[in-house]
Parts: sequence; C-alpha cells; structure tokens
Amino acid sequence: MNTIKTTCPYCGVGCGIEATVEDRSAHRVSIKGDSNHPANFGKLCSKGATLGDTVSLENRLLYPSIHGQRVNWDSALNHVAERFNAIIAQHGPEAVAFYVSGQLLTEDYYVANKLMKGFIGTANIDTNSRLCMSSAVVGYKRAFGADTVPCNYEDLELAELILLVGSNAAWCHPIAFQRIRKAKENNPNLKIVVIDPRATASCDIADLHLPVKPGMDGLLFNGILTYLQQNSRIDRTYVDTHTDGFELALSEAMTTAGSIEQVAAGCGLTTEAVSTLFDWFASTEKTVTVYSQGINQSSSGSDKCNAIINCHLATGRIGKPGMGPFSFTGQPNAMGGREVGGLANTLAAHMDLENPEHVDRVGRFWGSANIADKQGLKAVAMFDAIAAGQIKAVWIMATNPVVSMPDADKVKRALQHCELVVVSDCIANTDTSQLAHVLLPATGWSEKDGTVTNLERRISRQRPLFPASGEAKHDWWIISQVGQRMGFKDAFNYQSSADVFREHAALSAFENDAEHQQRDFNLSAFAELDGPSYNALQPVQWPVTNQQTAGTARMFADGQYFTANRKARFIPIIPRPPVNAPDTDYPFTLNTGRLRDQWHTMTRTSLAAKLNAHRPEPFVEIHPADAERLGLAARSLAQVQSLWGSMLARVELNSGQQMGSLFVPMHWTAQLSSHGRMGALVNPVVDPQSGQPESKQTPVKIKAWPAQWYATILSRRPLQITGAEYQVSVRGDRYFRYELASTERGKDWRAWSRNLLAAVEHREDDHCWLEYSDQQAGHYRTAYLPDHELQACLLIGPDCELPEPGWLGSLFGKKELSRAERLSLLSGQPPKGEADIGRIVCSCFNVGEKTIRHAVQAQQIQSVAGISACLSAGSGCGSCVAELKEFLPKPS
Ligand SMILES: Nc1nc2c(c(=O)[nH]1)N[C@H]1C(S)=C(S)[C@@H](COP(=O)(O)OP(=O)(O)OC[C@H]3O[C@@H](n4cnc5c(=O)[nH]c(N)nc54)[C@H](O)[C@@H]3O)O[C@H]1N2
Ligand SMILES: Nc1nc2c(c(=O)[nH]1)N[C@H]1C(S)=C(S)[C@@H](COP(=O)(O)OP(=O)(O)OC[C@H]3O[C@@H](n4cnc5c(=O)[nH]c(N)nc54)[C@H](O)[C@@H]3O)O[C@H]1N2
Ligand code: SF4
Ligand SMILES: [Mo]
Repeated sequence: MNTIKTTCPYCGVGCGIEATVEDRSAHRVSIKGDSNHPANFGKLCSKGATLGDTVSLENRLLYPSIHGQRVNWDSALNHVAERFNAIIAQHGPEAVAFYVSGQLLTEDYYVANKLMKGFIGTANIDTNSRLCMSSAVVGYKRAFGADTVPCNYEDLELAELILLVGSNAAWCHPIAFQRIRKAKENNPNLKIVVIDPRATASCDIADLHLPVKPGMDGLLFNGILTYLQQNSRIDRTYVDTHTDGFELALSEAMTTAGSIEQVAAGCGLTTEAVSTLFDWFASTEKTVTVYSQGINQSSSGSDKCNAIINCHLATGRIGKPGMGPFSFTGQPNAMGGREVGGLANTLAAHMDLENPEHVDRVGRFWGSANIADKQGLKAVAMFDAIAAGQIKAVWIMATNPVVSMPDADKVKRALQHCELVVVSDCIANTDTSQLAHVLLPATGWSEKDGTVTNLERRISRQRPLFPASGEAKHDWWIISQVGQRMGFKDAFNYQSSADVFREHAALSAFENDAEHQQRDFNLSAFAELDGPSYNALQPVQWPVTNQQTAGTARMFADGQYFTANRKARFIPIIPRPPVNAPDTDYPFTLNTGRLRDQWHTMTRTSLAAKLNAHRPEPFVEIHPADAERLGLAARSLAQVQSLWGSMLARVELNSGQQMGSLFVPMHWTAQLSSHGRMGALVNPVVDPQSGQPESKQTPVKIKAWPAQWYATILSRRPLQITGAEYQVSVRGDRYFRYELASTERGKDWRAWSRNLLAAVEHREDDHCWLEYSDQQAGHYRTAYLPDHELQACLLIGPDCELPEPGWLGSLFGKKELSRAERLSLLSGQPPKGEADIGRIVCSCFNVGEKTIRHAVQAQQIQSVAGISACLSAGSGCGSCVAELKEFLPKPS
C-alpha cells in the first residue's frame, strides 16, 4: 500500500493529509490527518475526512469537447488559441478575459496570470477571490504597504482574547476553530467574542456574542478606537515610532462613533454588551481579531478591515505572539493566488500594476515587452463587460460563476450571449459548464501536483494519489499549451509543475532587496529548487529566503512595514451602512453563507452521501416571530425575492436569527435544485476600493409558496423527474433522494409514480408494489420491492409533514425487508421497538438527532463528552460538537 502526504483541497486551514491508496484502478483511498502537519497535527473535519468518497469517476469531465462534440486535445487547444488570437486581432486584447479561482494550485495560477498580463497584454484576469478576500487585501495593503497576513495559528493559542468578526469558523475553518476550543480549555483566561448578526455554531465557545446590526461593524471598531483613546490605552510609543496617520484616523473615529450608547444604538446592541467588548479589548494585550466574509463581503468591506487594523496598530498589538489582525481566507489557495497576482489589480509576486518600476521588472523577468500596465476589470465589471459585448471571449477555470456571482441570472445571460466561453473543470455538469462552447477536462485534487498556501502563509504540497482520469490534464499544462499555440513558445515551455514553481520563486526573489525597496513575498530559498526537493518540500511559511530557510512564523516583529518610509498607515474610516437598506417592498436583509458539510457549489461534496445527510435541502432561516407574522410554517416552502431574482427554500425557524434578517446557504445549484441558486438574488453592488460584492446584505421579501402537494422519493437508481416545479436531488448512501413540490393540483399518483420508475427498468407485476392511498386527504404512498428488496418508495402528501427519510434510507442497505418492515414502510416510521435515527448530526459515526435526543433523555446525559461516550458522536472530526450541545438540557 502506498501512503502519500498531501493537503486538503477545501478550506484555507490547509490541513495535511496522509492518503493511503488501497486500489488504484477503483480509485479507493483511505484518508487520515497528517499528524506531523503543523496546520492540523492529525485532525481533519468532516469534509476532509470524506475526501475518499469524492474521488470516483462519477460526474467527472474526462474528455475535451467543442460545442458538445468530443475532440482530441490538439484540436481543443488549437481551437482555443486560434479563437483567442482572432478575437484579439480584431478587437484588441481588452476583448478577452480569464476568470480564475483560489482553487487552482499556485503553479496553475502563476501560468494563467503570466499568459494574460505578461503576453496577451491586458489585466483582464480576475478571480473568485474577488468575491472572497479582495477587501482584506485592500485593508492589508493600505495599512502595511503589502498584502501581508501577519499572524499564525499559534497566535490563536497564545491569545487571551479572540474576536471572531463575521467568521463562522466552527463550520468554515473547523480545525482552526478546534485549536481555539482546545486553547480555551487549556487557558480559562482566554475569552472569545463572536460578532455576527446571527447566533452561529461558533457561539458555542463564546463568552460574549454581539448580534450586530448587519453591516455596522465599522462603527463598532471606530467605537473601540475612540474608547482606547478615552481610556489612555493607546500605545503612544508604537504609534509614534512605527505608524503614520493616527490623529486623522482617531478624529474620524471619535466624530463618527460618539459615546458607547451611541455605538450600541447604531449597531443594534445593548450598551452592556458593547461596553464589555470595549473593556475586554482595552485591557487585553494579547488580542487576535479574526475576520472573514461578514466583514469582507460588503460595500464598505475594505474600510471595515482597516477599522479593525487601526485598533491593532493603535495598541501596538501586531507582530508579537498572541496578537494581530488576522484575516481568515477561505479557499485552499486564495493566498497562493494573491502571491502570483491573480487579481485584476495586482501583478505577480506581490508587485503592483500601477507601479512602473514593478511592471518594468516583471516584464524584464518574463522577457515580454507587452506586459499590462493598468488594472483590468474586476469580477462584477468583467461579467458586465461580457454582457455588454465588450468582452467577447472568456476562459473560466475552477470556479462556477453562474452560481457564486451576485446577480447570477445576469451572469448566466452574459455567458449565453458571449462569443466564446471556455470552461476548465474537473466536473462534467456544472451550471457554468452548461454554457461552455469549449470544455477542457482538468485533473482533480487526487491527481494534481503542486503547491497551495494556507491562511497563515504556509506553503504545502498537493501530491497526486492517482494518475489523471480519462484525458484530464493539469491546469498549468492546459494554459501553457494554449500560450504556446498563441505564439508564446519559449515563455510557456514548462515540463513540470516544479519548473513553474521554481520560476515563481525566482521572480519573488528577483531584485528583492533593500536597494529595490524590499517586498514581503520572497521565496529566494526555492529559486533553484530541483525536482526531488520540490517533491519532498515540507510545509513552510513564507518568506523563505536564503537567509531564513526555515520560513517566517510571524511578520512585523520589528515594526517595519512595506511602505516607502517603512511605517504602517492608519486609515480614517467613516462607517457606511449597506448600500441598499431594507424598505417597505423588500423589508428583510438576506444574509448568505456556508454550511458545515458542503463546499461552495457542491460539485464535489455532494458526491459524498455522508456530507449530504447534515443539511440535504436548500433552506431559509427566519426568526420564529417573523415567520409567524407572515404565516410561514416550519418545513413549508417559501419564495424569497430581491430586485435581482428569486428562489424557493424550506422555512427553518431559528431564534438565533435577528428579526428582519434571513439566512440562506450559498451552496445549491441548478444541477441539484430547481430553485435553490441563491446567487440570482444577490445585490451586485461592490466596495469602491476592492470591487468585492455585498453578498451578505441584499434587501429581500419572503412569502409562502402555495404548494398543493409535497413528495419525497427515495430510489436505488437515479430518476428523471418530471411534473414537479420544485425539485431537489440528494445523493444518499445507496439511494437517491428527491424532494418535490408543486403549486399545481395533484394528479393520478399511481400512474405518475409507475411512469417515473418505468424509465429505470422495472417489473410491472402488481405484487412488487405496496400502496396506500387516501384520495380525499391527498395522501398517496407507494413502494416498489421486487423480491422484497426495496428499490424505491414515494411519499406524497398535501403538506410538508412528510416523514424524515432517515429510517427509510437505511432500508436500502438490506437485501430483503422483513414483514414488519414492509408493514411499516408506507408509514415512514420504523416498526415498534426499532429506532428511527432522524436527521444526521454526526457524519463520522452516522448518528442522527432522534438517537441523540433519546440517549440524552434516557441516560440523563449532561455533557458533550457524555454523548460521545455513549454514541461516539462528536469524537471523530469534532465538527458537530457545537450542534451536540443543543441537545443537552438547558441550565435552568
Ligand atoms: N464548510 C465550508 N467551509 C468553508 C467553505 C465552504 O463552502 N464550506 N468555503 C470557504 C471559503 S472560500 C470561505 S471565503 C470561508 C468563509 O468563511 P466565513 O466567512 O466564516 O463564512 P460565511 O458563512 O460566508 O460568513 C461568516 C459569517 O458572517 C456573518 N455576517 C453576515 N453579515 C454580517 C455583518 O454585517 N457583520 C458581521 N460581523 N458578520 C456578518 C454571517 O452570519 C456568517 O455567520 O469559508 C471557507 N470554508
Ligand atoms: N451570495 C454569496 N455568494 C458567494 C459567497 C457568499 O458567501 N455568498 N461566497 C463567495 C466566495 S468567498 C467564494 S470563494 C465563491 C466560491 O464560488 P465558486 O468558485 O464558484 O465555487 P466552487 O464550487 O468552489 O467552484 C469551483 C469549481 O472548480 C472546479 N474545480 C475544482 N478543482 C479544480 C481544479 O483543480 N481545476 C479546475 N479547472 N477546476 C476545478 C469545481 O468542480 C467547481 O466547478 O463564492 C462566492 N459567492
Ligand atoms: S479544516 Fe476541514 S476543510 Fe479545512 S483544510 Fe482542514 S480538513 Fe480540509
Ligand atoms: Mo471564499
């Protein structure tokens, strides 16, 4: 057996993995955490732990195609190169664009950026990181003169106060969160504050939760700065020695924030909560402020980042153990993308397009006289330009903009009318690939070979477990081939990912010394790395230089920044609310974000039945009082609508939601749901500095959707469903699940269900079918069991009160159903004495909510440890621990 060390391809925590290939041809691999990797020391969350379930050939894109016709690589690459060249010849380089992703490896990303900015000669290359951390980049660059993340995971463990601002790390950065949880267990003095409009799983370890009014964090941090000044907590020596611009930033903060009462009122918080936060911040030297999409995805995201950084500079709490402003990036290689200059407004190796010296330097290094010297179009503007016909060719790599962009219906229309759409993906059917003229199959995680940088600047290797599937090729190879065929032969003559990495490292070191105004990003130690050393590369934090070969754990220890005078800059902040406030037509604020067990547009995580069990369907969370006022029942379907688009989702009541706010997960696509693609609703307004969209605060309205019937279908084989407006499909363990509903009246259910199954070959004999029908009440249930083995069951009713399919699903694991099981089948309830496990909470051990509730009650369990001891739940990856707490008796 072959054990390979690699890195998880999901979140920015960047956990190390030990993968043991059990069967190469069957793509069978067992996954465990790498106990030596400094990001996770052996731990993995639910997504990382189930990677083995996502590496099959199911739904893989395996061959290149043009207009739906399979072609060989030569034809596909020539076609792309010729069409790009023809459009450039006719309309100029500004008529073409790349839209890339923080899920490319650094090597892929480097080559894409080099081709567009260095040789095609325009900066029209932008990335999904625009939607993710472009505001954080602006924040760091404005303050430090470079996009430098100062902190590391150890700082989380050394801190005495951690603010989680707009970060649901419990679900989105689970292993980093578990390190915080552990640190808190080890150090009772460590306080955790969660600043988030809704109560999230991260509140589980919080000493204080501030349910801030959506979008008002800038005011809160201006309030902190004001309080620090008023209570003589400013570190004057640090401010005078290492910073510029304090007075102006302070006076702006004082003018806009006012008293604690005024801050509390503006932020929708109690005075008590705000003064506790201010007091803790002022009195705790070792403070880390973690911030993520609740800050970045805002029309004033850049300013919010600087409002946070201002507070750290004012107290000198940066560059020292246990403190600092810590932006948590999301994607596995968002950081690598920043390093290669993948954003339309940056240049390679942390250099700037607007700096002629930098442009000249990169041009000389690449040997190109045609390098872009001004910013390209940022994501939203780029798709607008496609819609307007100014951009005529776009190449989309490793991202799914038809789902994830704001105003996603407009993005879809733009691509429908674009002259040339090229899509590189490892998955065949995505909402974006449906609109491609040319499809290029990329290798997937288990086949890729290269590097990623995690959120603490740590570079780790991704190593291949299997050879490429079908005709899939590495992204860097595909781009290089197109580059060569466009006429740039020498510049793209790479033979391996090591070749690319070496060049990337060499560029970072090129003229990077005191004489040339030193830059933060420097991999001089790797500028001559040979193949074997690249293969053996150990996780290391940049800068990694010839002087400092072990890398750099923490930045700014010496108080020297990357501005011209080496001082950090305060930025004066005038807090702004979201651009579009709720009004009488659209009275709710729509918040969007992530779930524990899904990754973005679900192209990969939806392949793992275990991950689908946690939250199988798109939903909208609403405060129970709002739901009652609007007549929205739990589990019923509601229509959520904005000025831009609409969606349907199950109503979930949650008192952790603010009144006037709704939350929907960002994950569902048109591949998996008829009406769950939330991007269609999202306001495309952007931050003027960063171009990042305001994805968390779209004004919407919500109303009941008048469904006449609901249905749940479980089938051993996938079905082609027709005749239901609302549809969601879910991959289960050994079965496929469909949730359906319609506003049309019921039909001849028997004919309809037999017709559905007819497509997947079945025996007509009546004795294979169980059936229950109550026409008057609108109930119909049927099951198809040739030879007593369950093949499908359909439960149809007039309302949403259908049984949760937990127990039904388990029947697909049985060769033959017992008489008792057949008798209970149509009730959807297990026979007496057998427990229904209910919705899965712990995906590692497949423990459902009913089991947990029952055990807690029967055995009077008082702690999560008690649940784990009894059911194992929570003792695997630990991602469900916060949820397990909800089953414990509430302290009276
Ligand atoms: N399971 C899972 N993990 C992931 C991902 C995934 O798809 N699934 N994606 C990865 C990626 S790319 C990213 S960028 C990260 C994102 O990680 P996070 O930023 O932690 O995730 P989100 O759920 O997008 O948003 C975080 C929180 O911001 C809150 N919020 C909304 N509006 C406001 C506001 O006005 N103020 C404040 N303070 N908070 C607000 C939301 O309620 C939400 O709980 O996750 C990464 N990790
Ligand atoms: N409303 C709202 N919208 C959001 C967000 C939000 O919180 N709310 N979050 C935003 C953020 S932070 C992000 S990061 C984006 C994410 O949004 P997307 O980037 O659109 O989402 P993914 O599903 O990760 O898309 C990645 C695609 O690349 C493919 N892929 C995976 N690996 C490879 C590879 O190695 N090579 C190639 N060529 N393809 C590959 C996958 O199959 C998938 O189709 O969404 C943004 N959109
Ligand atoms: S926390 Fe989970 S998703 Fe993130 S890198 Fe680690 S195992 Fe992967
Ligand atoms: Mo992201």
